Amino acid sequence: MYTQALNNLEIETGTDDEREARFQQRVDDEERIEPNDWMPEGYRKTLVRQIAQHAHSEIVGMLPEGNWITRAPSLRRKAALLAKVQDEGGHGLYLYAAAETLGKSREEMVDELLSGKAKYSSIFNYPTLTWADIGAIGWLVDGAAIMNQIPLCRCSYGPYSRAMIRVCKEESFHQRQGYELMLSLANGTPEQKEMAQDALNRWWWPSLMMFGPPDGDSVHSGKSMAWKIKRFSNDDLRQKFIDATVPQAHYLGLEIPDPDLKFNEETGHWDIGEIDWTEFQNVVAGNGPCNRQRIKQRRAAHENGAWVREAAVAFAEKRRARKAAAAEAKQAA
Ligand code: FAQ
Repeated sequence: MYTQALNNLEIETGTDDEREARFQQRVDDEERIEPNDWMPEGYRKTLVRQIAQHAHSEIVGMLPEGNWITRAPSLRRKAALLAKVQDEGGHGLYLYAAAETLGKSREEMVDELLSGKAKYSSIFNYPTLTWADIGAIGWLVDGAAIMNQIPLCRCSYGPYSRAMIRVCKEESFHQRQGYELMLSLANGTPEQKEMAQDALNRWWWPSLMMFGPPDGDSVHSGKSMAWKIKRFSNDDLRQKFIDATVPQAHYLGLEIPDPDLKFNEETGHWDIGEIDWTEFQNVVAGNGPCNRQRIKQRRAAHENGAWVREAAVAFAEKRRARKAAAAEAKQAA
């Protein structure tokens, strides 16, 4: 504690270059950076961008699955899906709170999402056409999210890294419920197995795109890795996901929709065919199958929730006024 305070004190002095060198030393020494610590402006901006995008992804990510809550085939499935979607909402809230510690208000972040200025994960712009899509999302989308987010538990920024610990525990439950759902379908009737295969066909490539552009095109990776925000490159995480997921598909008796998929004896990894990066860029640019629908739904939810926000503010103000009046009366007595 005392050393930490001394470090902070030291970091406040000297030229910007000196402060930056000391900051980098702290990062290299695996110290966590906390909200009141000095940090380079680029570090702050990178974190706000990534954490806000991450928060938006969790909130928009509630929509494709929320679409199936009323149509879940059993009470058990409905309860699990309801809990999962609720968890995603909670993740969004922890993440907005983590970004707020860097000086950006939640209102500003939400406005940027609703105006279309902010990004969120490409994956949530694909439709959920059948019940099997719920299994595929849990298995693949949450699986990819875990692969990406476990290293974020060691992110150099304290509030983000701590939020990720709880998020990852919940994502792990989500992934298991998705895989178990796929297992039931894959071992069910021929129609159910076909439905599971169709969902895998549609979600496989978009899940690989979740990890972001190839390393050569990733503009932020270099800095983010030096600052230990990211611990692995986009391609490295994508490969880890592929290596973990291909055997899971085989266990389900399903086929990965990639004729070029091949185990490479030399590297010990699964090689895949070409990812359609034009599709990725189109989706990120706002032209995926559901981009417009997602933002429209979020705007409507925000507008419909205005009375709740107004009521909460009115209640807080009334309580503050009542407390102030009571304190004044006590003083006068
Ligand atoms: N979609 O230089 P890089 C979840 C953008 S949560 C859209 O490589 P970076 C839970 C990127 O922002 C899923 N845009 O960027 C769940 C940048 O644009 P900018 C979300 C993308 O930041 C499950 C540009 O491309 N997870 O699934 C995407 O170093 C089920 C250049 O890229 C996170 O957000 C994309 N896929 O690496 C919920 C995790 N990829 O900002 C419901 C935290 C890249 O310059 C149901 N985020 N871009 O305009 C990260 O780890 C990173 O931000 C990456 C991208 C890896 C996503």
